[in-house]
Amino acid sequence: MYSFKRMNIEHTKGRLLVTSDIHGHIEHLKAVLQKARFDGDDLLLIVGDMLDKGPKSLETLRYVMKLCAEGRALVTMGNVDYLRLTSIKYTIDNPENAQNFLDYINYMNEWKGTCFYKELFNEIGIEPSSTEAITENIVAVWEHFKEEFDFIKSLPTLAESEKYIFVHGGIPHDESELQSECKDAMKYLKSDAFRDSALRKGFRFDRQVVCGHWPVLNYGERLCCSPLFDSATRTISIDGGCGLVREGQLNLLIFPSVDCEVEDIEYIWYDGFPTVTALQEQEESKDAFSISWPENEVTLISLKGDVAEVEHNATGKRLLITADALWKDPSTLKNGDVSRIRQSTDFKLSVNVDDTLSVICKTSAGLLAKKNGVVGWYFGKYE
Ligand SMILES: [Mn+2]
Repeated sequence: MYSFKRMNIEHTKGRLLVTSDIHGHIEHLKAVLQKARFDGDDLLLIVGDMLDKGPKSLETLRYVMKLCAEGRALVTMGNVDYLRLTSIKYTIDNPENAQNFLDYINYMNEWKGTCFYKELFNEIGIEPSSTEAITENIVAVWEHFKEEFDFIKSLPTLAESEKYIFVHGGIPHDESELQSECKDAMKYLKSDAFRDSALRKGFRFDRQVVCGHWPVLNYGERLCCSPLFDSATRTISIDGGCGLVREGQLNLLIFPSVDCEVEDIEYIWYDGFPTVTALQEQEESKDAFSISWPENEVTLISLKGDVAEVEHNATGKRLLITADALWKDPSTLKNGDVSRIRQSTDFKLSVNVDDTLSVICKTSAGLLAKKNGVVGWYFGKYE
């Protein structure tokens, strides 16, 4: 059982920089820190989920451990971090779990091309491609990476200051109950759609709650990856979907000082997408209709090369999507077939001449692009 652990943020000198859900994207982390001119006076706070889904979990972990050892960073536990710690330990104690362990590696490998555990086995020269390879080497992996696992084990559930609480998933109850909380703390780490559930329950926290875990673009009519400052619940959701959604970005909040006012918090991001300059103006569409996880099943109406018209099964609304947003291989689908799709929107971005747009997908119909974190279509000329 995962026990609850709190940590106070002691930092009086420089800025507090806050990010979350790096998920093995070391390049994104380094790029956003460089953009922020991260220096010796700043403190970096990572609100969980350093590992998996991205290409370089081990390198990310070691980089973060080094910053922590230098006193330049703090990390709170994420649900993925915790599960990577516990499922290897569980498999050592219960060798019959080797098949599940292998299934997980294969699933991640198929989905994302790599896996944290695969990186660990590979570093000691083993390919984790059979249950025998796993059972024979799992203890060696555990011992070889003792320092890394001890580090993950040491992470607190939440970090707090006078005005803020930083927690990966969310707070499942009123803030006043925090003092007595000591039961299974997993619900602080995996609190899906925390902002919406806090709204439903009518929570309005005394301190601002800064959390990751749930990609911000799953909230709302528009697909937007920017941090979501919600004044009704007093929550700030910062997971830009880095490593998880196609449009994803790594967000970084910049607090001029640890206990600054919410209004003084700025943010930047890094997404690594190529950019273009718009040559024509485009007016934004009045309404936006977006499809996001988990209600993302559609029926194919027609496929036209690299775009498709689909009907959203839950609402009956039709929209244009990029063909590569279909989970199933478009070439195997007939009109009338059903597939899940990635996050998609019919929103037309508001664009001025000379605007810089991040290019998510170039299609024959137009650009699926991102401007200031907002995802939408641009049908004008660009260079
Ligand atoms: Mn998470």
